[in-house]
Amino acid sequence: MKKSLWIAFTLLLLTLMLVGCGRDKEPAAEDLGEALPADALAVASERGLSPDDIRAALMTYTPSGILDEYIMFASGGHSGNVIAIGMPSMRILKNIAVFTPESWQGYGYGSTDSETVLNQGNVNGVEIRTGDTHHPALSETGGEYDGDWLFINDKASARIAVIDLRDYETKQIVKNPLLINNHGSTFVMPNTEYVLEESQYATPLGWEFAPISEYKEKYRGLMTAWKFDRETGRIDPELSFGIEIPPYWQDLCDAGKLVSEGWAFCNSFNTELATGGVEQGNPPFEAGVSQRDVDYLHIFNINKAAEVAATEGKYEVMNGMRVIRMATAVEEGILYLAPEPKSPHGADVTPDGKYLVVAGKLDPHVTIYGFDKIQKAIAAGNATPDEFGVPVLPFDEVMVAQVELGLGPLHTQFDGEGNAYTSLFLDSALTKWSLGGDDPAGYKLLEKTPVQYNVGHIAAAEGDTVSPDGKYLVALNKWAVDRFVSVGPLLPQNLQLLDISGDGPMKVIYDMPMGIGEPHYAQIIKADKIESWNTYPEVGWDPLTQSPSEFATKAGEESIVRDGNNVTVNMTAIRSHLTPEHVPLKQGDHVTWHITNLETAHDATHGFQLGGYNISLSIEPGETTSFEFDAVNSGTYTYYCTEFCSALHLEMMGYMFVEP
Ligand code: CUK
Ligand code: CUA
Repeated sequence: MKKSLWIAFTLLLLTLMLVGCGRDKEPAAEDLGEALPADALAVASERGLSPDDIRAALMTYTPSGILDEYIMFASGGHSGNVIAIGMPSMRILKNIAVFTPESWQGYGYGSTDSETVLNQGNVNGVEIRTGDTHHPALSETGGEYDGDWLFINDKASARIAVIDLRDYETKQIVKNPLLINNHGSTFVMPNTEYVLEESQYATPLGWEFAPISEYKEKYRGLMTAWKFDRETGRIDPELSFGIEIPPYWQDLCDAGKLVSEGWAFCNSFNTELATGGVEQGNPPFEAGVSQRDVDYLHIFNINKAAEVAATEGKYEVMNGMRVIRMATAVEEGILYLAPEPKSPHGADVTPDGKYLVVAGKLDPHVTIYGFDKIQKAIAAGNATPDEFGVPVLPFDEVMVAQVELGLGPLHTQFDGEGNAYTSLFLDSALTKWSLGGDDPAGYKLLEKTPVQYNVGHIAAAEGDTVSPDGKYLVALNKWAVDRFVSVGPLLPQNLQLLDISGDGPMKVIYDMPMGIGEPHYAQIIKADKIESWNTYPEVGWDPLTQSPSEFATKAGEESIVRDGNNVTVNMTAIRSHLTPEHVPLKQGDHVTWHITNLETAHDATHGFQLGGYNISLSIEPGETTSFEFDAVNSGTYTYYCTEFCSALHLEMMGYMFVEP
């Protein structure tokens, strides 16, 4: 483009974009045109920005003090955490510690609250301090995100965590007593009655030892429905149950909604029952697992299962969990299968709940199933049992359409305009295609946009609700390669924000390197739906119980109480001192130490580290936090506040004397 033309176009674009900017006091378009700094175009030209770049910048640049419209909760993959990201600015707002210790938040470095939560996730006495988070799920009411709770799974050790969005902290970890890995989780029912968790790689239930030669007889999968209690804000294992399923490798699930509410759908692979063992001359897993042309979509009637799990005599209790055995599940009409093309990945229910989309992974198509057709096929009774006796519904009776999209289709999202979006891992591209209802001819590939590179999940604004917003789509790319300045051989993942508003082509408008684990999935919620606290409701608050703490200390009531070898420290923190300033101990003492942050001001957090004893705390305004330790080593130690909270922050310290 000629330079003069280019400048004219850019100026026009800038003016148009600024007209559309939603600020409280909007200057008239002409004023903005005139108000543009004279050097704006020079800057654009100097930096080599194209008109598209300028448009993208204007859509995403968020001036200081202006708040983001959406919050994206992205899994942190093998960082074992969740990242809250503002959209469209793509600014990281918070790293929420979940399965792994995190020093800044004082999570897993001594504080009783965090140790209590982390220890709930221990496996038979083994301390687990790592995790692999995949699928965050926001709590829903009536199929809409309600902004109250967030759930996330740990694939590595089959655990589920509950995060309270009032303070963005992890409140509970539940360990599945029958699984040692999961993947199809977390997914919630439209009113969050259950949080679903499904196994991935089959093992004997309870991961008892059994030789791989007994795979078909002893190895199994499990769908788990964890009962969530909104009153307590906790999963109640007593009211939760499992459904035994064949030892296929179940993959990814979605809960039904509206017409399909009460049902759940999961794709699977390895219906070949490959057991690996290349060292014994068997085909390697990656070949053994993808021999057949079809695998099985798993269809669960969760509501029916809940009834059966509440009926004495219809379930067994295994490792403390009620389990509906496979034969009962079949008998009671809880479990059905349907063929799905070659090693699929992802099952996604459309916003109206009428259809679900399964992506091929090794097949260039997505397959669309009709919930209505599934119900008719069940009623027609033409199913044939698989080798475990589970009815397989005829493909022709349940399939509505297939759309050829490209290589390696993985995950699908929706907008509110009747379109679907599917990621293509091998093509490194996103597709947009139309939903056609019951008319197979209505399903059409509309466009394809390259992303960089190897996209896994995609997340659309309010994408898993009954009313997605469209507008933005995020591609969670696995590879970054040349997108960023080199930071050594371990590269960040690349999150790309796309503008999908209007009828124009989808456009990448922002690249966000995510240098914290591999985000698999993310959910995006309107920011104003979350009513998070600025400070804890009362001074002396226990965040674990979300109620006043019995260990709260008031100003002037600080103390050190000795009872034999047990010493209790009741401390307060306020700008700019920790009281008491001297803590005298004797070697061998058992110390219980409570600190109350007396502050009521927004953002007046005090941190606390105790050198030599691996203690790190974050004490938010109003919070009371505790830790315990044995004073095994004598010496003179220092503790201090780790947040630069005032001009006299460096003075916010104290001595701990441990007399030999
Ligand atoms: S998975 Cu990672 S890209 Cu765990 Cu949902 Cu598909
Ligand atoms: Cu409190 Cu620094």
